Amino acid sequence: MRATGMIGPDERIAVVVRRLREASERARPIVDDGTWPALDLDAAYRAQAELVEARIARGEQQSGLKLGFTSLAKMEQMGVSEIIAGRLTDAMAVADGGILGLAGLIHPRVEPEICFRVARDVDLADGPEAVLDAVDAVAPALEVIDSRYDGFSFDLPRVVADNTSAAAYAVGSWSPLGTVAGLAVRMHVDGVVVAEGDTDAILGDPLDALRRLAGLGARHGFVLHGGQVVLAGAATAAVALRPGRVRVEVETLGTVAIDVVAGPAS
Ligand code: OOG
Ligand code: MG
Repeated sequence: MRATGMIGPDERIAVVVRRLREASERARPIVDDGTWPALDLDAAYRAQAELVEARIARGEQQSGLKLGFTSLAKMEQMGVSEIIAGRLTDAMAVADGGILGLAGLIHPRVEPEICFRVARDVDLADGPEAVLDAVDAVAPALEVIDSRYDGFSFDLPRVVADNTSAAAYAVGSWSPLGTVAGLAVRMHVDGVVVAEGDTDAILGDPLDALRRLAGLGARHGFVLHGGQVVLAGAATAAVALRPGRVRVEVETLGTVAIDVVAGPAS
């Protein structure tokens, strides 16, 4: 067998896409045995796009975009230092108050977020203010991440190719877009506080996360349509997800909750 270092970039992307897809379908993490093909960041975004396009070919629809590593807490927890972006699909969406089954997930974690709603199609190449202009509402949210790599152990290209660990998300009630900086954030499991922070942790102001989506998204071919959402990135470190009621509370915006069960969602 040829060493993966010897194959061309397109083949490396194909290997990465296939292995990530298998890991996700079998709910078994990828163990680093030294054969993982190295991708640069541009190639990693191409792998992510192919992975999500394959989901769309199977009937899913893009429901939005997500930002990652927009807070120091997340960067420090995962040992990375750059903002990344991923794609959300309707199959990842859990209704507020809905049930999420742990079956099919590898080692999920949950994190508190806020979410923006996009009122109309926006061309990310039009720049940061065009993205802001297209957003009309904000809501409390939670994201379930589930790295397809063993132990959540990755570098930036690996986590980007893995669609930024995206697995599931839930969004609470929408409020008209207003000030989103300086809001207290609290995440509870069965009534016990498991993470606490502030929306200032998201780049000083979550609107700046939204602004950052323009350049990043335009460079890597992301599209954003009216009715879709943008997760701004976690305000705190992520917490291992276990059965129970997870509730995220964001000052002035309200709450969002899901019931996590051991088996498949009913
Ligand atoms: C990558 C996803 C990061 C966030 O909100 O910062 C992310 C990971 O931590 O596995 O979603
Ligand atoms: Mg997140």
